[in-house]
Amino acid sequence: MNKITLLLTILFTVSIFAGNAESAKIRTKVIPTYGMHCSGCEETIEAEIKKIEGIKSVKADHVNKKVTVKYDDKKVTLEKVKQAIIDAGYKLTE
Ligand SMILES: [Cu+2]
Repeated sequence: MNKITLLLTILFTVSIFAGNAESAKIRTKVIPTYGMHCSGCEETIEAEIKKIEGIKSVKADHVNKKVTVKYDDKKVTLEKVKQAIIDAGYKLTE
């Protein structure tokens, strides 16, 4: 194996690892959320969270008192999502 081939092999391997690290940045979290009473509340929370850049999907569930969010962790933090829930008028603790 000559030096060029070796170098290309290394570059190729590194780019595959970098690609995997990229896709691993999408996270799914379930946030316990209190104060929702109906589907209207769910829609309010979902609409607020969808405004944030980096949100892939959001599902609020007033029956089970939780919000499930899928987000790009390079663009948005879980803290920001939680703050949006609070700003919408709901609580993270009972
Ligand atoms: Cu409601």
